Amino acid sequence: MTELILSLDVLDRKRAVEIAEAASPCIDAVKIGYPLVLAAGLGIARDLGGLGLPLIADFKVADIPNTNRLICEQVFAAGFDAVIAHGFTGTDAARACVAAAHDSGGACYVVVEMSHPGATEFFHGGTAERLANLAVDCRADGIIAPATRPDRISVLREIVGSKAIYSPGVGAQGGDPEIVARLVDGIIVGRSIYEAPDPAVAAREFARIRR
Ligand code: 3DU
Repeated sequence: MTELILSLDVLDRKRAVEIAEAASPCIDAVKIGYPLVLAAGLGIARDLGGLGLPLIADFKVADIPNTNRLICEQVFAAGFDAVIAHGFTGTDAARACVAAAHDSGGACYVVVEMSHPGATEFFHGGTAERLANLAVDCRADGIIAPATRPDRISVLREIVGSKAIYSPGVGAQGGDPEIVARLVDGIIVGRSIYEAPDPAVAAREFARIRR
């Protein structure tokens, strides 16, 4: 079954925990990025640890290999189970993230194409395909590909084979969950759940769709 990953981009620690708890029966993982970590601190990983769900650090790590390693070590020491890294920094830099993740028993996913309109400026024209190949070469656990462009997901699937594809851009960005859920291993949903009048109901609806 396609996983449902809650993207928890709220800024208030208490609200974040409430939403995650409410959605928890219907979701498979929680993705936390800079907005929540900068607002609430890295300790938010411990605050959410009681949910018993995998926590994904969406820090889109994009530095030199040594700095990437240092960043990822902090991520896993804080209690996260997976990290998201950029691939455009090169094979050695991405490999440093994968190695740090695997050394901690965690996972690393590589962004190969983003979901917003401007992403086409640099990711199209062969770059995303090269990044997908890089993710395979680095033994990344999966890739991040755009729910807003299902045709591109299919192209990237050809390259990564059975490797996991997680896909943001569903709902608020226009991606159709019914279409995308058939193509990927997990859909990533933020605003359509955490801004809903009742996040638990919204999460249940997405969970029903992905089946
Ligand atoms: O649009 P939403 O509110 O459902 O949130 C999507 C999340 O996924 C958000 O955290 C964003 O930073 C992240 N993301 C993308 O939207 C697109 C990407 O290519 C990569 C990550």
